[in-house]
Amino acid sequence: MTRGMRRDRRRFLTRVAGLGGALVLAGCDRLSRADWFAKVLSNAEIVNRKLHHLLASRSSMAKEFAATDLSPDFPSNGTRQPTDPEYLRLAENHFREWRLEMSGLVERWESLSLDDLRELPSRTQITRHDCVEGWSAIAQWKGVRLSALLEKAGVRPQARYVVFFCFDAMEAGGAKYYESIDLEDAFHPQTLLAYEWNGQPLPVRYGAPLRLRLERQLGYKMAKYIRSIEVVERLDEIGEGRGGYWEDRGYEWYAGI
Ligand SMILES: Nc1nc2c(c(=O)[nH]1)N[C@H]1C(S)=C(S)[C@@H](COP(=O)(O)O)O[C@H]1N2
Ligand SMILES: [Mo]
Repeated sequence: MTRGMRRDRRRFLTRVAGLGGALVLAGCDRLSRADWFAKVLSNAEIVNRKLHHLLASRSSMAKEFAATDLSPDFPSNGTRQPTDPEYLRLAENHFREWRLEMSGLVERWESLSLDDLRELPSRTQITRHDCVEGWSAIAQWKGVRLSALLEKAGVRPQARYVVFFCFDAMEAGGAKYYESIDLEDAFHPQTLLAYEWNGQPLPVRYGAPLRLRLERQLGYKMAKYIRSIEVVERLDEIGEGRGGYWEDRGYEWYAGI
């Protein structure tokens, strides 16, 4: 190898290796080729490990518990009893006339009854709910996998978020509760639209007839009293534009725990 070739090769490697590689190359004249190679590898490995950690922590499973871990008293937070007249009418008839409306960037808009939802692939999980206000509690949730619903409707290529619109407002006449998640969380195996709590039909205080379970984020992300779902490309024209009722009032959109 001539000096010129070495220089060219070094320039090439510097360009492809990026900053991490360039730092290694700066000191490589004093290293044997084997040492140099080992060093490049270990640096690449560090980058890979960090990347892997980032990706893995988004797709990893939330801890699941045993039946003996169930909390004797599971708190209800935020709205405990919606006052919306349509909600009250539907509740009176045990939600037989309630339909989950699914629209937006999907191939087929859907309108599904609770029985329709019960026929789709479900999951049962015992998980811990963590509220931003400082309490945690363990319960068993059963529901349709959000991924199954999205697969049924067919997600269009521009889609980026799933938005959940709720029946309740935090103050009379005020803005209705809503929430949003990205597609990565929407397709996570533990992301459910739950219709059962601890083996019984979802009680009103926990969000009947359907509420989101998003186990790796804080409680406020888990919309209760779902009326409709919209698949969208952007969030800025919904509500105040920050992706959720509490986000519009200063909470973080990605509430990972
Ligand atoms: N529609 C709606 N969803 C909601 C809320 C609410 O007030 N309305 N409160 C949120 C908050 S802050 C928490 S901690 C959980 C509480 O769920 P739980 O009542 O089942 O404990 O629901 C979340 N989802
Ligand atoms: Mo909460």
